[in-house]
Amino acid sequence: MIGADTPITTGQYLLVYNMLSLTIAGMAAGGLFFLFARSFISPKYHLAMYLSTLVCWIAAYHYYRIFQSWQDAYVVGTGSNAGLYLPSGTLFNDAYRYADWLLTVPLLLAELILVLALPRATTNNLLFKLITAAVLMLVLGYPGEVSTDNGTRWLWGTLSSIPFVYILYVLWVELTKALDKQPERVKLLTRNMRLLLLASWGFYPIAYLIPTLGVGDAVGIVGLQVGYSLADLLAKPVFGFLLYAIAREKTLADNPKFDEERVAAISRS
Ligand code: RET
Repeated sequence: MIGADTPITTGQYLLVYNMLSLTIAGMAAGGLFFLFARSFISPKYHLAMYLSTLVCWIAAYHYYRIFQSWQDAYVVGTGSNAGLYLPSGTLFNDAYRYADWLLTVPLLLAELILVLALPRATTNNLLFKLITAAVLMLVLGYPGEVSTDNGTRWLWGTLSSIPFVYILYVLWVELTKALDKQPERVKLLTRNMRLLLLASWGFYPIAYLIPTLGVGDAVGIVGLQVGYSLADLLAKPVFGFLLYAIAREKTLADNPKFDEERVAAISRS
């Protein structure tokens, strides 16, 4: 497992510590938001919101475990090692990330395709292709992730990038097609979503390569953890929020009286 095999400075230790802590909070809060926010959108989109909640809570759990593992993997240096955190000998288990992605990437893809509200046969077909490619991308990325050899990391990283590029290509094409049929406000949000998708997904391979860039072991470990955490925050709660905004606009475009009817229904009950 990469990580925790080299001393790091207190600043580096705390940067990762705080980033992981912030990510747990962001995921837990995002998960709760999507659960409650469903009352502001048409029932057609509720399933997408439940999937967002699942994605965020699965991630909150895994980040909690990564956070614990990070704490266990280091001890405070004393004497001539003051100001450093030293490897404790306990493994830093980064496999939690891959377990997390294996569950959350298919859910995220489903969430996105559901919000596009395409015909059922197209939805099923797309989901099958995208989820198969996503599993392939993660399975091929993992051997490189756990390797400390740059060549091995690049080799598996390159192989993993083939399904990665395929997924982004398919999503880009589908989102562009869907744009034509949307009302103006939804169009703008969908364009933003397309950009956020590229930016957040693009972050992962960059973070993956940081340890191979000759930045030194400590910076490599810290860059990887901070990079993946930022990417996950963008890809899960921030992306989910944009999907919510799209579902909300589509709800109002379908039924401009949605809010009044909702309030009336609440006061009747
Ligand atoms: C790996 C290995 C190196 C090459 C590539 C990768 C891509 C990972 C991605 C992960 C996306 C995760 C998401 C999680 C959200 O819940 C596996 C790091 C291309 C794109 C979106």
